Amino acid sequence: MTKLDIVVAPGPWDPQPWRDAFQKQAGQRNVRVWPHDGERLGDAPYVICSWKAEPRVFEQAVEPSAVFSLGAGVDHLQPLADKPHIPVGRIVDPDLTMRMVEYVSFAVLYLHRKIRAYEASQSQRRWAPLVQPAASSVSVGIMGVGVLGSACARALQSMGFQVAGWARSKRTDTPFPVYAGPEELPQFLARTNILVSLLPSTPATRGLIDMSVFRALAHSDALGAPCFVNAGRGEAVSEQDLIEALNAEVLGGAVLDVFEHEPLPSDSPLWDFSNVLITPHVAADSDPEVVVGQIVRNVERLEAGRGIEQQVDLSRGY
Ligand code: NDP
Ligand code: OXD
Repeated sequence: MTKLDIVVAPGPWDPQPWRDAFQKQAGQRNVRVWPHDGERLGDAPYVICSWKAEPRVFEQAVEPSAVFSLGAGVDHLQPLADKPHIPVGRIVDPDLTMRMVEYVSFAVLYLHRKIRAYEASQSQRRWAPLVQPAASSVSVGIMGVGVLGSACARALQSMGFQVAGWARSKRTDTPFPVYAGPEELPQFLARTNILVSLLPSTPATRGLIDMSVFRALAHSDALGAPCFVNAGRGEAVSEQDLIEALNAEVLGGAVLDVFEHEPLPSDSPLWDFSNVLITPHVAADSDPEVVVGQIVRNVERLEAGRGIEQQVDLSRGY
């Protein structure tokens, strides 16, 4: 059985933990970190494991046997949609899912429990209790209820929040209602006090969350103006509209992990809002040990002439 070479192209990430994890888990396979170990990939059959790698890595004479995203998102691999014969895999893993559940639960509770206001009071040494509504009086709407969104929805539901999801296709296998497609978006928004986006970046989602979406959200007696959490992709949001919605108090607060341009430019007005919490795209980091294990299992499948698991259909964009 021919062993495949493994080419790791971690783009802007520190290559060392990836080199270490692949060398530890790849058995007898040849592991090369691109471009550090040389630009040329050679003629031996290989797979590419990529995170936002420069497109040059895909422009070699011999095509890879498969390409794996080092994360859950595959928007950075979209140019491969032109080569549907190359299988593309992504990461679906309980470790990554639980990290996202932690982040989204934290963000919703941060907004719901008005922590920003208490931080401000503390900085002035002020004892200033606010009305603290029950979770059951707040409705959380999650755009994108795939692997990550569904897990977050279940966690929030277990805390007592009213939860609903919105997806591309109708779902009947969830313990929370799922609205589907553009037709059901207004109904979904009209019942949502805290909007969470876990949407991928695709041609259909780009700029989807705009002022019309923010204006359609529900005010609640419990929370006041609606709030927004984005841990999916920045491209799904019109950042200009988000800034206007915060300025106009259409939104009462936001927790943001992803942005149109990353790193978020230092002159972005988003840094200045006292009711916005910004994190630098860390909601659900890929742990090299975990991710590499999943990729090596898929490489073994390829070598055995089987299809890969967690294969994505780039023609639908996610
Ligand atoms: P999935 O592919 O499992 O789920 C995607 C969800 O989005 C599905 O419910 C899908 O609908 C829905 N969706 C896609 N396109 C549309 C559309 N046009 N209209 C309505 N709904 C749509 O992805 P994951 O849950 O694993 O991950 C989601 C995203 O989270 C990733 O693509 C990535 O961008 C982001 N992410 C961010 C991280 C971070 O650290 N901030 C870490 C990891 C991921 P349907 O169910 O009908 O297919
Ligand atoms: C991912 C991410 O897609 O970290 O995994 O954004």
